[in-house]
Amino acid sequence: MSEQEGLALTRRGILAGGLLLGVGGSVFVGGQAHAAQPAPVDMARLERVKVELVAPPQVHAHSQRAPGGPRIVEFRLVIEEKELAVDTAGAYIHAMTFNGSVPGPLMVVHEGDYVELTLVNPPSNSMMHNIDFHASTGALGGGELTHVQPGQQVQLRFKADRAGVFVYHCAPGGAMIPWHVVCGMNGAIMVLPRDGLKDGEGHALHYDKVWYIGEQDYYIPRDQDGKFKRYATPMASFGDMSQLMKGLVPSHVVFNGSVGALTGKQALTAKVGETVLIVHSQANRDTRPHLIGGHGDYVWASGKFANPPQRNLETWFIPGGAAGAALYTFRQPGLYTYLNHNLIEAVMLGAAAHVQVEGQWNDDLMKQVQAPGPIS
Ligand SMILES: [Cu+2]
Repeated sequence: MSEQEGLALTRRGILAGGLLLGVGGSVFVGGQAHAAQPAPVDMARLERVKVELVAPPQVHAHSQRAPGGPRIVEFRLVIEEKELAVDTAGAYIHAMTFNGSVPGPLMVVHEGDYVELTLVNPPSNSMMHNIDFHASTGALGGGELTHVQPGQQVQLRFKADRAGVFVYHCAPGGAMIPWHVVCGMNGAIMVLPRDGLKDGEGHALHYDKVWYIGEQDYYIPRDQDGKFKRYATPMASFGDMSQLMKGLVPSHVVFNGSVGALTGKQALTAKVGETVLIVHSQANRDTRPHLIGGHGDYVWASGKFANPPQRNLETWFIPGGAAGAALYTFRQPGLYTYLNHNLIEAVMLGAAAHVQVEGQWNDDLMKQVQAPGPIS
């Protein structure tokens, strides 16, 4: 497909999206005062804080309880279209990314804060993008107000008025929506309750570290010989990939961008006694996280902190288009695997991470009473 055909397709996709989602109609009505609306907040009086985002699985420094009143928290996301190796077997994708990583970085604010995002689409990119925040209210999650062409930037402010972990993703219109999402253009935001996480009975919960895992389904076409196809440009892959996408069978399901991104030498690390919050998002497809050798002590499977967490889960379900959060205190040293417990997706397609935990083994919790040997 030529670039021109690609652009035409992009335009058709956007128009189709317009029909599907009401784009171009009256989804956003600005400037009209309404009797039921509360008095406007004087933004100039709010404290501003600028946050430097970091690549997943790491999360930028933040306090678990709000340090004061509501603030305006400034973030900057730079859209980067780049080719990524998805595995070591020759699968590549022209990924579309927020800040260069799949998933994009986890943003953290507190309930009642204002998120002020600068979204940058550098001239080196080839496509129009935007951002839909599931944490926000109105204008297709901000998607209607954030379309940026290469060479443009846009600023969006929204009030984070409900606590939880929420997906954000690109949604430029029509078939471009699922295509940009399965090419990596998604991430998550965590809106913490102002007084921190609670166990459902009013007791405070605290974490020593937080990891952000973004699960990604990829649909990478193969040639007649079964080899993965590699394309000269992102748009050149669209036709083949969209055919594969319609079959709903991913070529890869991975954590944090590629097969093995969080295993082996890249394993996550913790110590016995440490409490970890694992934020897990999947912008497109259902998943069922499980920690082999451990549990979810407190789990918000659907990710919203106004609901009490479930206790002691073995596996939890996160529907496509949502993020979930699980709190766990490690009790034994050794290797753990954190995976999607559709084991085919985990072992054969890539949806697995390792956690190496240091510390003292507890015989009370587990002991090999007799080593393997002849049957007596
Ligand atoms: Cu996009």
